[in-house]
This record gives sequence, C-alpha cells and structure tokens, in this order.
Amino acid sequence: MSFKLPELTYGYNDLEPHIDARTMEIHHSKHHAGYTNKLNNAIQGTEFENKSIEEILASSNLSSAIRNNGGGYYNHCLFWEILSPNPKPGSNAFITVIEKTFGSNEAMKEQFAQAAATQFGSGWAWLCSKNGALSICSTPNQDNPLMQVGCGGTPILGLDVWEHAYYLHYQNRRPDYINAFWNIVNWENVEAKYQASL
Ligand code: MN3
Repeated sequence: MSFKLPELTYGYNDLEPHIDARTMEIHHSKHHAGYTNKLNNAIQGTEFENKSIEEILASSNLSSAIRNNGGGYYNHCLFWEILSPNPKPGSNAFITVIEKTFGSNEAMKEQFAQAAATQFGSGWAWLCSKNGALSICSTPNQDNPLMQVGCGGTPILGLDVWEHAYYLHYQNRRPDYINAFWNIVNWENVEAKYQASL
C-alpha cells in the first residue's frame, strides 16, 4: 500500500485572487507530491507500511523522515479539502458550537489568525476538535495535533503558514494571506470533519 497525491477538486487558478495559480501549482505538484513520495519511501519495509496516515502520525516512535513527510502528506490533504472557490457556510448548529466556545465567530477567527501570525518560521495554525470541544493552536514544521503536540485532538481546519504557501504573491505579508484565507474556507467541509471527530 502506498499513499497517493490527491487530485484537487478545483483548478490551480480557481482560488485566485486569494491564492495565486503558480503558488497552487508548485505547492500541490511539487511540495505535496514530494512529501507523498518521501513518506512512501520512508515507510517501506517498516511497521508503518500498511497503516493509515492517522495511525502513523499518532505513533510515538516516528523517525524524522516519517514525521516530517507524514505530517506534510496529511496536512496538505486536509488543507486542500477545506478550501473551495465556492465556499459554503456551516450549519447554524455548528456556528453555535463556535460561538459558545470562542464568544463569537469573529473572535474565533481572530484567535486563529493570531495563532497563524505568531507561529515563528514554518508551521501551521489549527482549529481542532477533541471529542467535540474546539480549540486553536499552532505547530512548527509539518507537525500537527495528531502527534500529541499543540492542542491535541483532531484537526478540522488548518492553514499552512510556510513561506512556500504564500510568498510569491504576498512576500512577507503573512497577515494579508491569513485575511484572504477566510474568503476560501469551505465551512461545510470543516463541519463534516467536526462531525466525523465526534
Ligand atoms: Mn505547504
């Protein structure tokens, strides 16, 4: 069994102007493809060969090659899934969960943006569900909360803040990239991940 680079459900240019086509093409066809290939090479002949990516990431004895490339594989799969050129809102019930946790939808976005903006160097910001309880954190490199780092729990929304995710269009303006991100978050898919975590 080997992991496969997922096909996107939208074109490389479909997320413009929020994420430019060239960035999307390099990010998916080079970076994500690279993590996928290197993960497959790293697990070959190991105890992880026939495990799901979630099982692999939850393991406490990962080599750095499996940790970095397994995280890179999983994180980007999630990232493409929660983006859409035609984003749909979450249900009222899901919005109520967000409001009860963070005070308001805007407050949740502010806390998430803060986590994304203050992650030093490369990493990710996350909205996670731990048995339905929502939390926000950031993690360095290609780590994620399935590795028992950050806030733990299951990631349901993630934002890549590596420079390869935004530098061509935004250069050093990471906060502008974070602001633009909200325009293309498909909350229907975020909510589906929340439901699956329960
Ligand atoms: Mn990336």
